[in-house]
Parts: sequence; C-alpha cells; structure tokens
Amino acid sequence: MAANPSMPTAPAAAGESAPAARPRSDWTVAEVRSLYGRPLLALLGDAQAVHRQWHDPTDVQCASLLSIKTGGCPEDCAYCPQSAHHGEVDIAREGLMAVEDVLRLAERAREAGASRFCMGAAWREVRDGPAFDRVLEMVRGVRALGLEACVTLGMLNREQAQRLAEAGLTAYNHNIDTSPRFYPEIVSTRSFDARLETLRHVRDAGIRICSGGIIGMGEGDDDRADMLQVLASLDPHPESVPINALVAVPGTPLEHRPPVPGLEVARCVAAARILMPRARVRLSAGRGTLSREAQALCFLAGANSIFYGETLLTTANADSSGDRDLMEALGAADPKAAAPDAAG
Ligand code: SAM
Ligand code: DTB
Ligand code: SF4
Repeated sequence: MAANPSMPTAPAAAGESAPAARPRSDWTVAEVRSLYGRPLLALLGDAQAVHRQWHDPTDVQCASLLSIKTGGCPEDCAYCPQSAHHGEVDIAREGLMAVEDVLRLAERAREAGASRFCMGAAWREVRDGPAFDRVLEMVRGVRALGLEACVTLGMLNREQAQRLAEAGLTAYNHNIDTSPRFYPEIVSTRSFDARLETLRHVRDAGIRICSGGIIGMGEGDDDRADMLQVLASLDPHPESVPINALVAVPGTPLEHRPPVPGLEVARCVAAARILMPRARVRLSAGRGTLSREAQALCFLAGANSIFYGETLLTTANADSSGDRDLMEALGAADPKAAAPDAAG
C-alpha cells in the first residue's frame, strides 16, 4: 500500500483482531526524510492529532535519573563528559554506589513524584561478577519500592539481559544516538550495529526498550530523520524514545556546539510522535536551556515524559520547582496520582 507521510499506522493484517491499526515498522528513509522536512505547523498539527489518538495529553511521566557509576569510561563518545578520552572535563570519578544509597535516593525520587527510576553506569559493557550482581540487587530494590526500574549499562549479552529481566527490570536504555552515517564521527570505539545487537538481546529477554538519540552534535536534518527511521524500523517500536538535545560540556570535543533551537527540538519530537505513536517520547537532556514556551510546544508535539530532578547523570537538569510550576501551568496531571505505566 502507498504510504501516507502522516499515517503512522498500517491496516491490521487479515485475521488480526483489534486494535484495528498497528504502528508501521516499514518506513523508508525517503518517507521519513520527507516527513521530517514538512512545514513545521503542519507537522506539529499532525503530531498533536496522533498524540491525542493514542495518549491522554495531560499525562506526562516524570522519571528520575541517577548516575550509579560515574566517569572513567573507555568509550570515546564525543558528547559524553564521562569518557576517559576527554581528559579536560572537570568530573569526579566515582565507583559503583552501594545498594542502600541508591535505594534511599530512589525512595526520595518516588516521594517527589517520580514513577520511574533510571540508573546509569559509565561502562562500555556489562561484565559478569560482583558489580553486575549489585546492579541486579538495585533493580530488585527499586521495583520493590513500586517504581519502574530502568538501567543503562552499555552493551549486554543475551544472558545478562535475561538476568536483568529476572530481576524485574522494566526497561533498558541504550541509545542509537544519531544516524548510521553520522555515528562514526561521534564514536569510534564501538559500532552502530553493536548498539542494535544489544537492543535485540534486550527485546528477546522481554524487557522494554528505551532508545533514542541526541540532536545538536553537528548532524543535519537528514541524520535526525535517519535516526528516527532506524528506531521506527524496530518491530515492535521502542516503548520509550528519549530525545536529548546536546549538553555541550566544557572539555568534550563538542563543547562549542551551539544550543539546539527549541523549534528544532519540537520538530524532532513531532516526527518521533508520528513515527512511533505508542511510545513515550521523552524530552530528555538539554531541556534546561529551553524556554517554558518551547517545552510547551514539545509537549503539544507529543512529548509525554521528562527527566525530573536536579541532575541528569553528571550535568544540571531543569530546575525541579520550575518544572512543578510548568506542569501546573500546562494543566498536566499530578504525577503523584499516576499509576505505574502500562506501556512505556
Ligand atoms: N554507558 C552507557 C551507554 O553509553 O549506553 C550508559 C550511559 S550514557 C551516559 C547514556 C546516554 O546519555 C548516551 O547514550 C547519550 O545518548 C546520553 N548522553 C550522554 N552525554 C550526553 C550529553 N552531553 N548530552 C546529551 N545526551 C547525552
Ligand atoms: C538518555 O537518553 N538521556 C539520559 C539517560 N538516557 C540516561 C542521560 C543524559 C545525560 C546528559 C549528560 C550528563 O548529565 O552526563
Ligand atoms: Fe561511556 Fe556511555 Fe559516556 Fe559513551 S555515552 S562515554 S559509553 S558513559
């Protein structure tokens, strides 16, 4: 069937029961580039319609982030302050945190209104042993607090994904970061395909996928479109899609990149919403430099999750009291009243 750029769904296959339509996973590069380049007002309008069809527009999930192992990472990701390759970055390296300390912070995040707790480690990959066992303990503890648990630990093999699933992990964050074409300009120590392989292990273990990327690293609109095309080709789609605007950290090779204009973030969010209608699209890093109005536009474009709390992993996040004011001004539902997510 000929594809309509503003039609995110394919008709149900013969014999398939309701819902009558399922999201498409067969978007071509040309289709997505054309969608991405549409006039902004038309794109935003369609994204808003798709968003209202699949989601309660007042529902914005608050996720809290914690760096459980900081700095000294052997990978050379150009954007990342935690890479050991960027010796000029002012960062305090920290070993893996104790389980009790993590759970205390998770409890505090829950009291502040977070429903998901995400833990990040500056590892290239998971290695079996006491450190991984400790992370599994953290996952069990976070789940026991009634929170969704997400971790981002680098590459995983099949068995490690299975062990995370058995510990009750809700989602695994592993970003593809950018387009396959631009990727080698940003990371040289691992391949784009290796990212996809870890995502397959996560999916096969029955864990939800959180995967997105970063804009503002010097890529073009076609790279942004191609990144979304890869994500939207995963079948099923990632349950959550973080859209990060680069936080240009002094001492990293990307330190002089200018901030991404709010309208460009909104365009990327809108395209992600149309391509992956069921996903939680998370307005992630870089939100702190967006105006309230630009953020409101991103929520209208279909963003329905934020990182909430004073810090991201190592950099400052948007101010929490400002976030509470913003949510109130927008009429978003009180996150403290929200039930754990059914899908994202
Ligand atoms: N080491 C693991 C990995 O790379 O998968 C997990 C931690 S890593 C810090 C998690 C993600 O944070 C990266 O994939 C990247 O998309 C995002 N990130 C890191 N530094 C960033 C920055 N300066 N600005 C925006 N996003 C960033
Ligand atoms: C994601 O996509 N963004 C978060 C989370 N997943 C792990 C990380 C953002 C990191 C921003 C830079 C920092 O604070 O170190
Ligand atoms: Fe390491 Fe992850 Fe940072 Fe890359 S993004 S340097 S893998 S912590």
